[in-house]
Parts: sequence; structure tokens; C-alpha cells
Amino acid sequence: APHYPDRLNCGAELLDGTIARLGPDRPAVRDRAGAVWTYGELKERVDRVAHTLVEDLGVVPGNRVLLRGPTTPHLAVCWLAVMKAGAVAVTVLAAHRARELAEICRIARIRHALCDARSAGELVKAAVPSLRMTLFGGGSPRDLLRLSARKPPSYDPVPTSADDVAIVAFTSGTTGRPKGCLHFHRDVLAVADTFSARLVRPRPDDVFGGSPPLGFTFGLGGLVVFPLRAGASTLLADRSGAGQLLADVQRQRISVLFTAPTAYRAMLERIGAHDTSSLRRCVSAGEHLPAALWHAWRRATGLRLVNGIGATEMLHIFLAADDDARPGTTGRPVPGYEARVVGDDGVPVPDGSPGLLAVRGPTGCRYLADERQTAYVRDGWNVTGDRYVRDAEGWFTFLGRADDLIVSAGYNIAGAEVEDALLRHPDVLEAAVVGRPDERRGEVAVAHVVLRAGVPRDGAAAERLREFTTKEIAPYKCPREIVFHDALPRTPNGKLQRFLLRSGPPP
Ligand code: 3SK
Repeated sequence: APHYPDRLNCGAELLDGTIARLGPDRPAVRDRAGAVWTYGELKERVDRVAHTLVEDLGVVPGNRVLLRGPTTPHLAVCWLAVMKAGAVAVTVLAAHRARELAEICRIARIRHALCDARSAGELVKAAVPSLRMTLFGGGSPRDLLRLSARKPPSYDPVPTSADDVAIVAFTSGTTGRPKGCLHFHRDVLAVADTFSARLVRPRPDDVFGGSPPLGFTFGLGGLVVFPLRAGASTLLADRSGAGQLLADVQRQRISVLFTAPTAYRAMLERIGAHDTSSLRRCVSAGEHLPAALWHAWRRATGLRLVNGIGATEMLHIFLAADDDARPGTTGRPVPGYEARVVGDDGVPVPDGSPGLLAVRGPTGCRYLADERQTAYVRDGWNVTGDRYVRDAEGWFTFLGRADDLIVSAGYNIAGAEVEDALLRHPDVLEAAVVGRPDERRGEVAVAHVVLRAGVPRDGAAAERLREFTTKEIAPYKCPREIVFHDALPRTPNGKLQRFLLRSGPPP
């Protein structure tokens, strides 16, 4: 695991530290319109904003500052300025609605917000008592970046302790009640110095890009922390689907891509018309990556997806596969982390037996004032709520979320396995399998399926899938019912909301 000095400011390390190593003239951030700021230019903007935060807005070290907006270089400037000022960034999603924002502000006791002018409406509606809101990105004379233009171009970063809180990352999981996860300055660098340095292996000439928003730590790491730590550049632009992602790869010559399996699958549908030859490393996380998709991406691009699983609680990816990937498995512990499979009692189970994934390493879960802490961290191990099996060679295979296990007539059915089988059928674009209470069997498996464009949603399609799955997996695992959807319900982070499929009528 990496070691850091007692005094450490991650914002200063990512900017001033990188400039000290590689100079100020390398490209740092880009936008879709073609603007490119060098490291020197980025640092100047960040330092001017840090002056404004402290001198005009009254931000003091330790204050929690809400950051909200679509992915832009300006949002990254605000995040870095908050870090350098020794305050705590609480980056939320542009997709969060007023009720969610009010709850996050209440839990994290937020008094300052920096908000992209386009995302201000819901924050105003949230009516958070005594919140001081400052806009950026709107082009108005009150825009934070304009207000900062007259400030000095250099700011001495607050000498935070390595163990001072740098960010509070909120997760709603897939069930609703938000939890704030505290991460220190050293944690922010640790995920760059473990997962990124060891598995992504970025170079200063890389161009990073991808879809996760900066309010999801997958995006904060992949699109801000990892590129800046490596002296590379990053495209910071709002996404709207696979076509845009492919166009960005082609136009901006993206070499390191971060996105989720759903987006890789959607990109494959239209990849033919695009030049993806700039791609060098493609990271997939956020949900299970089926083997068929790993192979399809390899056939289309010649590249092996770097698959991984992370958690907001752990800040980033802790289990991943390098070029020696065994498609269908998630991978092995990222160097610096340990992982094992445990029973409900926390005791490790033998290889080959299913159980709960437990991990420990340089980052870990610290919920902000939440009683769920004791369930997540047991004996120093973070129990992530994912069901896994480890084989004798140390490869970890995802079986589903712990609460997604379907128990039917005494048989355990892992939803992920049934989904993989469905996804191998050429008609299927997306699949989610959940349990439904059943008088005779306790539960039965119900498949929620999005068919590929042009495939009629009729009885014949359902029959084809039924026949196909009985050939692919044991009959007791096959879905008893197949429901077709236009799209599956997902959180703003792209996580499937299985509880909505379990509980209600089709979305
Ligand atoms: O796998 C995830 O869902 C995740 C969560 C937080 C940070 C990074 C990742 C990949």
C-alpha cells in the first residue's frame, strides 16, 4: 500500500506536484468545443477560485462545499479549488432532484454550494436553510470564475493532514436512503497509486474520457484524479449516450476510456462507423461484465477490457482484471488490497464456496453518522454486499448482490448467471433477473428484458428466450416469466434498480 507524508493536500499534489514533475505546458483538460488548458493554465484558474472561496465566500478549512453541475472543466476547477482550500467537496449528480439534494445537505450539514447555472433550479427548489449558493458556468457577471479573474494566479494550498477528510461521496445504493462516505486526502491519491497506476498504467500522452459523472467516484477518479496524477489530459464533457461517446473517442483521440458495460454494449451496436484506433485502455465497472461482452469488445477493437468492481464506500476499484483477464470473472485484488469470501458470520469460506465479498486496503468505508457502518465494516474488513466465489487460483466471480439471491423451491439462483445466459441470445440488449414471491416455490425468477432494436416484443420472442435459456443453464434457474421493457430502471449512476423491478409494475 502506498505511504504518504503526514501533511498532504491531494489537490496540490494533483496540480502543483504534477507540474513540478512534468512542467506546466502539457495539456491537462479539454472540452468538446476544442478548448485545451495546460496544467499551468488549469492551476492558475484553480488558484484564483481558491482565493475567492476563502476571501469572498468565507470558506474555511473543513467546511463542506456542495458541487453540482454537468461534467465540465469548470466543475473540475471548483473541485480542485475546494481541495486546495482545505475544504471538503461533496460532489452530487446533476441528475439529483430537490428532495435528494435537501437530504444530502441535511446529512452533510452543507452551508456552501458551487453550482453550474444550468443545474441551479433543483437546488433552489431544495430550499436548504442558510445555504450560500454561488453559480459558475453561466456567463453572468456573478459567475464564480469571472469573479475570480482578478485574484492572484497563485495560492498557497492549506497544509491539510493526510487524514483530513477531502470528500464526502454520497451513495443511495439501489434502495434509496442516501449515505455519505468520508474519504481522506491520502485516499484520493491512493486510488490513483493503486488501481490506476497498476492496472490502467496511464502515460502523460494519454487522453482520458468516459461517461461517469464526477458526482460518482468512478468518474471523479477516472476523469479527474487518475489523469492529473499521471500528467495526462482529460476530456470533461457531458455525455448523452453511446453515439456521443464514440464521436468523442474519434474526435478527441481518447486513449483511456472509463464507462460501464451497458455503454460498451451500446457502443458495439454502432462502432463500425467510427475510428476507435486511439483507444489503448478501456475500463469497465459499475456493474457485472458478462464474458460475451468482453469477447465482443475484443473482436471489435482488439482490446481487452480492464474489468473491475468498486464501491463509493471504498472510493474506487479494488478488484480488477489486467491483460491476463479470465472473462466472466471480475478479477483479483488490486495490488495494495486484500479480498476474501466470507460467510454471514464473517468467517472465510473455502475456495469454490459462495459467500460475501470482504475487502481491505488503503481505502475503506467511513459513513457519515450512519448506523449502517457496523454492518459494512466487520473486523476491519469491508463487506460490500456482493456475493462472490473465489477459485483456487484466486479469481473472483460475481454471483449477484447479496439481496438479489433468488431462492426457488430450495434452490439458490444467482440472478447474474441467468442474466448472462439471456445476454448470450442475439435478440437481447439488456436483462435483469429478480425474484417474485410464489406460493408453491417461495420465489420464482422473473426476467426483465430489453430486446435489440427491430425485434418484435411478442410471445414468439419470449418463447425463443425460454427455449434458449433451458439449453444454457439448469432448468430450475430458468425464468418463469419474461417481461419486456423499453429500458431498465437505473440510478443516475447507471446502477440497476432491482427493487423497482421486484416491487412494481414495469417502469
Ligand atoms: O463498481 C462501482 O460501482 C464503483 C463505485 C465507485 C467507484 C468506482 C466504481 C467502479
